[in-house]
Amino acid sequence: MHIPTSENCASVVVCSPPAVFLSDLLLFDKIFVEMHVGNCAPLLIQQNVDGSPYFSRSWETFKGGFGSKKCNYWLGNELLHQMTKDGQYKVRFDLQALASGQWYWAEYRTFTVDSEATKYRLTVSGYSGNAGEAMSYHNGRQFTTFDNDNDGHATGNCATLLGGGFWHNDCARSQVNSATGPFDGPGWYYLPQPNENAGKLQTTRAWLMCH
Ligand SMILES: [Ca+2]
Repeated sequence: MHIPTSENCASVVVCSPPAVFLSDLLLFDKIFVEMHVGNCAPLLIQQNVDGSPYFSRSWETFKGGFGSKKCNYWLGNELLHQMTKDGQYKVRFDLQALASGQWYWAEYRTFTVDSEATKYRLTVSGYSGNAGEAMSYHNGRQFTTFDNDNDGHATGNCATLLGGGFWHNDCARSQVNSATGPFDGPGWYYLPQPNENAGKLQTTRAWLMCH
């Protein structure tokens, strides 16, 4: 897959079409310029280009989405739910290591986000890639933000502890939204070692991909 630079984030790869795609987008009155009738292009759902506390946002903000595809970005939990509820998409993380600048990837064949009533519970499984398997730790978890703690940490709020909302457990192996914590920024626990400085990341992207 072509990995766009941050100046070229709208680059896409075309694959087979799912019928639900455009109708769900229109339902939410969102315009994605890379979507075309009859095609399915990978859809950017997350991007972290600077490791800042940009993802330290409220429940309502994560629900609706924020940022820009040319910078830090979150598609939005409600749209993630609407688009993934039928199980038509896989997810791919593209991860640039801070130490080497090398890109790694992790893909999950199953990726669904349940409704807000379940606190946007995540189902993720079926790993392939070379980044290491970090997301199973988050499988089955609900979303947590600094103002809505649904994580597996009995005494703390992982969104506060790590500086970013996510499907935190106790707390995270995938820290693509983090600004603080063990990586002092975004990180991925299982990058190849010892070369990659324990998994610190420079840039992260996640995509919804057609099966
Ligand atoms: Ca907690």
